[in-house]
Amino acid sequence: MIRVVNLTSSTLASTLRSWRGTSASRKAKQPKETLVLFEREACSECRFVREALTELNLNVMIAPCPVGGKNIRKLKRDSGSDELPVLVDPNTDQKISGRQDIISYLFNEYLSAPPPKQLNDTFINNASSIFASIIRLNAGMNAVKARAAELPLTLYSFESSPFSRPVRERLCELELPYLLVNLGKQQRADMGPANFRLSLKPYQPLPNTKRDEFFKEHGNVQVPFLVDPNTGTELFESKDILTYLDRTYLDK
Ligand SMILES: N[C@@H](CCC(=O)N[C@@H](CS)C(=O)NCC(=O)O)C(=O)O
Repeated sequence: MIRVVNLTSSTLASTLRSWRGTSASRKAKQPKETLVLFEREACSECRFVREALTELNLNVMIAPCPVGGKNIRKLKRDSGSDELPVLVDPNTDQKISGRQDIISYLFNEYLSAPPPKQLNDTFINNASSIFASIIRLNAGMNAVKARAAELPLTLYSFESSPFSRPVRERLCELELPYLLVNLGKQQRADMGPANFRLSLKPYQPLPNTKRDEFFKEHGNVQVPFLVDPNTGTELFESKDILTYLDRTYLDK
């Protein structure tokens, strides 16, 4: 997709979803062991779960299940169903299918609160998520021929980030497992792009947060940021990340 069209449609997709998956709770409890989500970036049901994960400030290991890929075949073999999303929580030994059950579980377990009504199963919510996938021309839907990665990658992102979405879509199409580190916004100073914050003061994330940790390491907070332990690569800039992923993993 041409870059300007790509970013415009990604921004529209987030707008259609009223920018759910932007802010991150400061109160949610963090699990000891990483959650695992079997999902597909273009799946309108899975989007709700990813929005909830950003809003709860939870990281998750993504097991991408594009159509025609091996993960979805394995899921069907193992559990008899290829319904997505499926969440595995090793902290409580739970395996949960279906977006509404997963969202209720996550809010209950990690915030002791009901989910916001914008994540409920309503006609408007469902339609906006379906349109968000349509506007992305179903990017992140189908598997492409790819080389496997030995170790999972790490992507710093948040659900509504227009620059991060194309990267997540490509990771899904390439069927590359990755740790999704959600860096949702937690205060007014976090708003705006990394190089044009909406506040005039020098940027300072809230202390003792994931953003603060990232800031101390990199001197700013910007997503997407990709870490690939297989090649020792660390990259900012969505365009460079997309080029890197294709060059390293696409099997032409
Ligand atoms: N040119 C960068 C732009 C990245 C960017 O501005 N990302 C936004 C999120 S969409 C960001 O990091 N904002 C700062 C923040 O969230 O603190 C790219 O293409 O990756």
